[in-house]
Amino acid sequence: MTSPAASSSPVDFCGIELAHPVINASGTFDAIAARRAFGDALIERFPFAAFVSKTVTVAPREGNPPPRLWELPAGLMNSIGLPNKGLEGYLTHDLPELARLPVPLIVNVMGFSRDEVARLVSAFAERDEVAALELNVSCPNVETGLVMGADPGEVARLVSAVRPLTDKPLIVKLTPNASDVPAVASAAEREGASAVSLINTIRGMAVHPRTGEPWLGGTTGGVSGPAVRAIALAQVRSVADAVDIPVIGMGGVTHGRHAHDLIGAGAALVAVGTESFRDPSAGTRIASELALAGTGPHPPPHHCGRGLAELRG
Ligand code: RRO
Repeated sequence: MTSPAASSSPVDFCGIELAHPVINASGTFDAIAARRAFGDALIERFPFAAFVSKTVTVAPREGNPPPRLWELPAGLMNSIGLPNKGLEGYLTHDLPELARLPVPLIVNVMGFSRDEVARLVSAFAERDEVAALELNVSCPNVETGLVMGADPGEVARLVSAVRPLTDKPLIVKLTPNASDVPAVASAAEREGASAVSLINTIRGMAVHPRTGEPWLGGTTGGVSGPAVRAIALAQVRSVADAVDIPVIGMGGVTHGRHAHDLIGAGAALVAVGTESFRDPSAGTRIASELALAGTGPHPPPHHCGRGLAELRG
């Protein structure tokens, strides 16, 4: 039987053909652990049209001390703190496994300086297994103390430094914790970003009910899930109005209708995050519901930023 998801139209995203417009949000679906827990069936019927990996940093990281999660009435707050094997560990252990997935691989990277981001982008530029890169700009630049993604100038300098290092599509993952998100998106576009994705989580805090101390080991955390859906929708719309490159919309999507709304607000693709913790095959369901919601014919592909040839010329 053909599922509705299988019958939804393929989408061209910056030259990458996707079976449908639903992907995962970075850090919310561990494909390697999912294979271990649920077996090859989940991988064969992969819930997303592309897989976005958890953030990779140059050096290995343990992540934040526990507790790392706090449940909210309509969502989740996390303070995971970027645990990962580091660039070398990722290339040796994770990339060969992720390359076996039946969908294109998008690697999310984060650096604590422009040089670190450049190192990561150069390393993945060489790898045919990687279809595209996503730059997570939600962290402070140790050289300036500024959160890279909160400042259009910082983002412009970052994208202009790394754009010449790869022909692969470069997606800039925007933080909602900025005063002018469309200005940050426009700065990324001007310097050659191929696409932007938003929203990352919104900073929040929870207090331990007995001690009165911050609950999370990292003191503050990022809020996600249905609680942020209306904020995501507004930010996606304002960014889509400000740029011509494709926008990947995410934030509180639990049903195809929410994906449909984000596409209506200007998103070319939609990412599912927190809902996958509740239901690992949520991506398949949401893609099916979206197909039934009838998005109509997909608009022509967006122009994915300036090509390298144009930048070099
Ligand atoms: O690892 C995290 O704590 C984390 C990251 Br890098 C991110 O981009 N967003 C988030 O909510 N948590």
